[in-house]
Order: sequence, then structure tokens, then C-alpha cells
Amino acid sequence: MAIRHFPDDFLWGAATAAFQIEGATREDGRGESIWDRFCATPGKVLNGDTGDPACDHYHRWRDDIALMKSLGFPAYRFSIAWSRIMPKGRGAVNPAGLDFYDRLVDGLLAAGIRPFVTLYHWDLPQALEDAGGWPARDTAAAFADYADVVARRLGDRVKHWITLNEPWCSAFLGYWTGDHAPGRKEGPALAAAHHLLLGHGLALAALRAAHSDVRAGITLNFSPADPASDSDADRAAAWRYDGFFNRWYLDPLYRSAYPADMLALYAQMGQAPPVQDDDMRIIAAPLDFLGVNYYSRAVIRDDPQAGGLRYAHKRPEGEYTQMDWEVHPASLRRLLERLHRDYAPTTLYITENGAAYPDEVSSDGGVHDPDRVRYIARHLAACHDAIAAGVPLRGYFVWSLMDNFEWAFGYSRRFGIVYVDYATQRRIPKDSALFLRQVIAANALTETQMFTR
Ligand code: IFM
Repeated sequence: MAIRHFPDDFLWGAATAAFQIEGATREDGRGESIWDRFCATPGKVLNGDTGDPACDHYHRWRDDIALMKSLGFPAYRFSIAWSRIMPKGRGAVNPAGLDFYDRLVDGLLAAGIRPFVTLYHWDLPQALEDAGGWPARDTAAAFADYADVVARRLGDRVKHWITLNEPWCSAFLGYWTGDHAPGRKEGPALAAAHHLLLGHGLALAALRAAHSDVRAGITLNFSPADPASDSDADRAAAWRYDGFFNRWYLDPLYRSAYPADMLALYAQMGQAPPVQDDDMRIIAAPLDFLGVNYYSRAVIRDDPQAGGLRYAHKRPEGEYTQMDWEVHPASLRRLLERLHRDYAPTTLYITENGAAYPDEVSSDGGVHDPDRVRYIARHLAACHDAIAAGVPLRGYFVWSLMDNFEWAFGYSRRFGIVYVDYATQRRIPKDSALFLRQVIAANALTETQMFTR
């Protein structure tokens, strides 16, 4: 039986985000965020679901730490709700908000779990959106001020920081498609993307100024693009999509410039990022690590009828999750090798990987999720292959520790390795959690685990 051993210092973790798990949206001085407002707007979120009660983690965090400890996780990635710290996004600091995360960090460290803190996982304080949101340059400066406050309070104990989670989503789902908060359609998404990146660079400097020994990075979501055919037109379309989704963030961060082909295309559409002197230098400050969120690939064909970047998605035959995302672990391996080859990050972490399936509690009281076990096992095998090929991948965080609020899908999509009964808040580790506990304990994956259904 083939056994895939991971490197001795490989870090295993589970990931969550504040708005998706905390609940308690009006407690202890927390301000309104764009997701509170979005959820309260009829028709935006499935079934009218909101950030309450979510997993009630704000009150149950001690139990959740115990849960992670029982599963053997040595690391936990969570995000901080900006509007708990600064209810209006800037200015007055809410001590109760800082205290909450302070206790959480102490609890994690006492349990032997290393905290990885994300500063921004999509929940912009509504007051900042009212003042222009991410399309406004000032939001980047406000983000750096918030980073400074949090780093000065937690940076003596938190050594791993992620500035932004998935800026592509914040910019394009928030300000172009309108599928996410704040729900602006066909708004200034390129300006939002630029100010998110600028905010990242400024926050990185603030984190390092507060504590010189921190390790700071950013998490991007990647969608590797395969052409639908060998035709030149489809190949060019896949490259445009790659520019739109992947290179638009990677190139500024690692090459200090937006990709020239994309700048030219956007210029034809009358659009350009609002770059000012020195921005690109700030954005390209060296990163201690790159966080990789990977769920699926895209298969792209040329579509001259489509507006904008003239591409369309093709839905290949294959296996799909409940999100209708294709299961394609080979693309994760190729993505990691490509990042290593083209951008050479010193360290990579998978900061999210996982799958939604319609889980149910079975009559024996367990939650049997063989598809998720297989999904995770096959993606871990892809990580292992990438490491063997020389990629400096140092850890894997599963998305997500527990079922939670899946944005516009509300509570209808379960990504957890732990099942949450929202009516009682009972947590039930699914088979995938028990499987990961074994993998973590052995620091290895076996063929049997990969193909168990
Ligand atoms: O739930 C989200 C998470 O907040 C960001 N990355 C993708 C996940 C699944 O959609």
C-alpha cells in the first residue's frame, strides 16, 4: 500500500471566517457590516438567511477550540470582524471587540493551536461603504489603521497574518456582478481591486511595524483556466480569463505591475486601475507566504458575442460538488507548480480547500460524507505530488472547520468537516473530520484513504 508522508514540519489546519460563523451581530458594540446590510435586503441571500445565528461561535468559541483539539489540528485560520474592532470602520476602537479576539487567541495557544489571522474576509464596515467602499482610495488607508490596531493588540502572540481573503471576490462579486455585498452591479470593480491591493500593501507595513517578527501574506483564490479546445481562439480566451482572475493579483504582488495584455484589453473597454505614484511599490512589498484557495478549475472558450473579455465557460463531463464546481485535483497540482515556476513565492499554504455536499445526519447518529473524504484525499495527494516536485508548500487548511453561512447561498451549502445542527447548535464531526484526524496523526495519506467511498 502506497503511503504518502508529508514533510515533518507540514502544518495542518482548519479555516473559518468571522461573518460565516460568529453570529452575535449586534452584541458588544459590533458595528454594521456590508454583509449585515446585504442580508437584510430582500432577495439577496437565499431563504433570507442572515449572519445570525450562524454557528454562534461568538459564544461557543471555547467548545470550538476543544473540538479542534480533539481532531488534532495544530493550526486554525480565522478572520477578525473589522466592525467589532472599529464599528464605523475608522476612528473609535471598541475594546469589547478586541477583547473577544484576545481571549480566542489565548484559548487557542493554551490548546496548542497556532492562530493564522485573516484581517479582511469580506465584511467591510457599512460606514466605509457609505463613504465610497473599496472603490474609494481612503478605504485602503482605513484598512491599514485597523491592521495597526489589531496587530498592536494581538501581534505579541499571533505570528501568522493574512491581510486579505480573495480580493477577486471582494472586487468583482461585490462591485461588478453584485452577487456579494455590497451588491453594486457594473460598478468600479477595477478601482475596488486596486484599493484592496493597496490596502494589503499598507496593512503589511503596519503589521511589520507593530511586530518585526510576524510572518505576513495574502490569500488569493485561483481558478486555473484550461482552453475548451486546442484552437488559438480558445487558448487566447483562457489566457484572458487567467489574466482577469489570477494574473491581475499575482503580477502586481510579485512583479510590481498589472499584466500588460490585460491593461490593454481594459483600456479598449475604457477602463483602467487608478494607480498613483508609489502604489505598485507598496503593493509589491515582499510576502512571507502566499495563501492559496483552490476549489476548482475553469474550462474556457472564446465567445465573440460575449461582452467584455469575450469568453464563456464550458461545463466539461465530470464529477461536481453541490456548488456545481468540478472536482479536479490535477489542476491543484498544476496550479502549485505554476505558481512556483512563474512567481516563486518563498512559502505557500493551502489556506482553503474543501467541498459542499448535501450532508445529513444518518440513523446511526453519524454524518457520512464519502464524497468529501475523497475530495480532500485526492487534493491532498495533489499537494503531496507538488511538494515532491519541489513546491515549497508548507501547510493545508481545510475549508471549513464546520458548516456555516455560505454567503449568497445562506445555510443551504455545507462545507464543514463538522456538521452543525443550526436549531440546537450541536456539532457532529463528519467522517471527513475523522479521516483528517487520522491523516494529521500519521502526517500521511494512504492509497486506501484516497479511494475509500
Ligand atoms: O465560504 C467561502 C469562503 O468564505 C471563501 N472561499 C470560498 C468558500 C466557499 O465558497
